[in-house]
Amino acid sequence: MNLNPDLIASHNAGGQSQHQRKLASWTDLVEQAETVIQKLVDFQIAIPSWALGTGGTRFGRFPGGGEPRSLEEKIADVGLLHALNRASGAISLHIPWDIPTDPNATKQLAASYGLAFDAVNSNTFQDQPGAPQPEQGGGPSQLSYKFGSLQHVDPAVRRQAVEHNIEVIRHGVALGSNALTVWLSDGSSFPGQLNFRKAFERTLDSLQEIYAALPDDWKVFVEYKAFEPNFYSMTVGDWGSSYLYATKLGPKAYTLVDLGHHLPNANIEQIVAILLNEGKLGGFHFNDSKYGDDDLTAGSIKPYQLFLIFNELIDGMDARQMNHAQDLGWMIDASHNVKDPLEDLLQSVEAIQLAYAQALLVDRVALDEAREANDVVRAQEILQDAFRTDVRPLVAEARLRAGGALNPLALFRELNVRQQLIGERGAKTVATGL
Ligand code: RM4
Ligand code: MN
Ligand code: MN
Repeated sequence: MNLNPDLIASHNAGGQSQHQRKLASWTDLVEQAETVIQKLVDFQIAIPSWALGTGGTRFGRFPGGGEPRSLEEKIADVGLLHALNRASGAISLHIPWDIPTDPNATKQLAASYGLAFDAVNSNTFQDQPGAPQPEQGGGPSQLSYKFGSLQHVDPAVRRQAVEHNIEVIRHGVALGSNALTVWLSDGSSFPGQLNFRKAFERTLDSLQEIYAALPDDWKVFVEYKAFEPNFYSMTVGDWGSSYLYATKLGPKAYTLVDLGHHLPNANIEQIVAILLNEGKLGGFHFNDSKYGDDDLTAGSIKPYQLFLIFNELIDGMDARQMNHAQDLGWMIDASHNVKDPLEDLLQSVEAIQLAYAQALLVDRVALDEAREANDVVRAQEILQDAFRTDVRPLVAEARLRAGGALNPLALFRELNVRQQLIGERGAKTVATGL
């Protein structure tokens, strides 16, 4: 579904005077406000192709209707989000859930919505019925990932998993992507099941083969996760092991931080600071969680944590003279069990923008002085002063200037987008993905 720009314009006209009133409090701070607005305009967050439909839990799935039935419809959904917020200018694909059959056409379609392709994701956590086997030149796959993929005891399974990743790189190249994200479910569920050393070495060998297939200007992101689907050990279980793999692989390999992939109460902002300082932070999967890999809306449970992460990101990126918008992969990885996926994604993008904007307001000179003077109270005040600032008018202003809607979520509802999608696609469609 294409959004008529006139509808955005009339929505914006309706909210203009109220918006100007809210923005007025920033007029004394024009310089600071302008810097934040411009950075927000530049900052784009990639939408995961696997999260445009209703997710589910082990117990049930309650579809909402109008889900995208094809890659083209997924791109259209992300195009719609981007038209509304002008901050979702990229899509991250998961292969084989989304195999582009005609990459040029797919690329053109995405470009028509102003979308680029962010990191491509491989999938060796499920067996693919009918996936061709490299040695046999086609036919149903006999090789299973039940006991792992890149770590598997059987070299033929490892080969299949390596080939799959190389295939994903090929798809990514055809679409103009420049990064591969590898998330492995490999691990063990019971003590004794696995030789940890061998699992590590085999995984490293396999990753080295994948790394060798990366084009010059590509990166590989090694994503870690503490538990699930394996519950005793995960072969890439924490940032330390991801960092080890990334370091041993070479300069094109980086660690990817998914906010839901830590043990409870982990200090993610500290992890981020250290990885950035080592030049090994590659990117993010944003989501939020209360307990585990809950894949909830970014900022819905721990907004202060999200702010603290951005505070470290800005500090570390500025210290390394990195470009905030370009030099790390910014992606959402969420699942929507009770919300409309598109509404949920609009909320996530806004929460990320708010945290970023608040962190841009931190008085870094004063913070540094407070730290050097061991003034704990002042340091806390400085951070919380920024966190408690209402930056919603700045985020809205950035959207306006970029051609988006003042209030994307309100417009989405005013236009009955979901009803229209159900009309176009039907009430019982199922999107591939989570
Ligand atoms: C995993 C992980 C990966 C994602 C899959 C679908 O838990 O977060 O990034 O690709 O789920
Ligand atoms: Mn993830
Ligand atoms: Mn996850």
